[in-house]
Amino acid sequence: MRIKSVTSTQDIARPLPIGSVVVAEHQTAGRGRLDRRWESPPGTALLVSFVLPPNPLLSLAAGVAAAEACGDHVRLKWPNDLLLRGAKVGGILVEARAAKSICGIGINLTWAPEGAATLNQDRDRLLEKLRVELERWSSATPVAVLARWRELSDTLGRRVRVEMAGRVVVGIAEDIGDNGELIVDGKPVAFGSVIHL
Ligand code: BT5
Repeated sequence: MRIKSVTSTQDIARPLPIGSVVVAEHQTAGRGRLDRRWESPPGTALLVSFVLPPNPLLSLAAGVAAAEACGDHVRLKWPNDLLLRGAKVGGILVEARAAKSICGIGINLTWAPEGAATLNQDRDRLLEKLRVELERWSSATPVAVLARWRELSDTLGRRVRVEMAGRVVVGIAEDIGDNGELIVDGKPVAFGSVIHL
């Protein structure tokens, strides 16, 4: 489904059946995680939501799929930012429901906020690659997803600061665990915002 202007592609996708794909030219209320905003002027980005079967590792699988679709040395920052030369070029928002997951992906193409990056690629071709990669990685085994995520990661091995509700952890991002949690100095971190130090 292609729509010119929506509040958020997530809102349109939510009631649709598994397999649906919603693409918009513009979002008046594009969202990030934790109720943050996702900004992009009309026609400057790939803004898409996929309705997929429930999958506990979907957020990492979608990151892997998006990095593979983008190519151009796009790397992953935990939990699922897409980075181009260290700057954010895209983001992923997964909403898990009992019977399905709504996976929203935004990738900057011709505009980015200050400090962020753009990927100079054709939107429809990128969407097609993303569709193929997401199909592949959302049905891959957890072991395969985690292994590829590790290879594409820009976070592992770095000193990081993780900000969670009311708590800050600083340490070396050593690995990701079986459920996708970040292991910082031996301790698992399940949610939070990461700053690469
Ligand atoms: C994300 O959240 O990175 C997930 C973004 C998902 C957007 C897609 S677009 C299609 C679908 N429909 C939606 O409504 N959302 C999804 P988070 O990690 O919370 O990052 C949000 C933060 O990124 C904001 O607080 C800003 O600092 C920054 N930001 C906002 N717009 C950006 C942009 N275009 N490029 C880079 N950074 C941006």
